[in-house]
Amino acid sequence: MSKIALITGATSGIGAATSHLLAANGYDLILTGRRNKRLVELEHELSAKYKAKCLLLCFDVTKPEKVQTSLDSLPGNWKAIDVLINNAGLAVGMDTVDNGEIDDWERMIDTNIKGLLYMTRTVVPWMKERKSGHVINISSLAGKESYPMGGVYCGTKHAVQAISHAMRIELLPYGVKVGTLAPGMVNSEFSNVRFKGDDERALKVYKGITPLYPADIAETILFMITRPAHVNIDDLLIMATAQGSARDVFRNPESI
Ligand code: NDP
Ligand code: 8X3
Repeated sequence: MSKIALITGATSGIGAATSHLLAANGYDLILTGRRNKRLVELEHELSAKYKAKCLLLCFDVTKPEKVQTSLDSLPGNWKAIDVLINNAGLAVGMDTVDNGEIDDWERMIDTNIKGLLYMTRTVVPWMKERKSGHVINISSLAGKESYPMGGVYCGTKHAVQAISHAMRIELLPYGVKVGTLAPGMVNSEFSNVRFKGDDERALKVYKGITPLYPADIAETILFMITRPAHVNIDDLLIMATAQGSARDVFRNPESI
């Protein structure tokens, strides 16, 4: 029997790459995001390439009632979710804490922390009932260290680390695994969103380095979820070779 994985934020970047890799590895997929057209295109691709079975749920993770009704609408056999990948997330804006925009803060806190909580609150009880399951929470290097102008984003990812650690302990008696994966710079739509559509500024983030790509993170997720039953990868930090910390990035001077 195929395993079922639910991926939030499957419409782009890490979520889309993970959808491809898990489909190629025989998983049935529940794909979620707000952009329905992208979900439909992704399903067509995965079905044509890998004959993958997909179920699409288009909703905003920041809306608790939408999360609940969308997940409740799953047919019974699709509720037996083996892997929940809480990946949907974003950074919006870069500014000092005393100068930041409240709307940016709300979006980051609502998506990265509350969205993850709403998803978890619905899916984990199903896992507990079956005494089986695996939750992967996508954190960030920003969940390990804070950097100026990113205080609120870093705060949300530190919260992901803290919440995940508590979940890991709470779920021990149920055999449900919890792991966090904390990437450094990944070339996705992340910076385009952070800089609110200023694509030139977004491009500069990756200038002169080979950053991580979404496929690198997908491979790592696949590794985490395919360990033997007695092994749990609790917390994994992954960075591009050219990055040593949030602020230490070695850029090739010739390509800057
Ligand atoms: P992308 O911008 O490429 O993808 C983000 C995904 O999140 C999209 O599929 C988007 O879907 C979804 N999303 C955002 N807001 C919502 C929402 N309110 N409801 C539902 N889905 C939402 O970025 P990445 O792939 O890079 O980001 C994925 C995760 O990885 C995030 O949690 C991010 O913080 C984390 N991360 C990224 C790093 C990077 O450098 N790129 C490094 C470390 C961590 P849609 O717009 O269709 O709703
Ligand atoms: C994204 C990585 O370093 O831009 O989570 O915060 S970073």
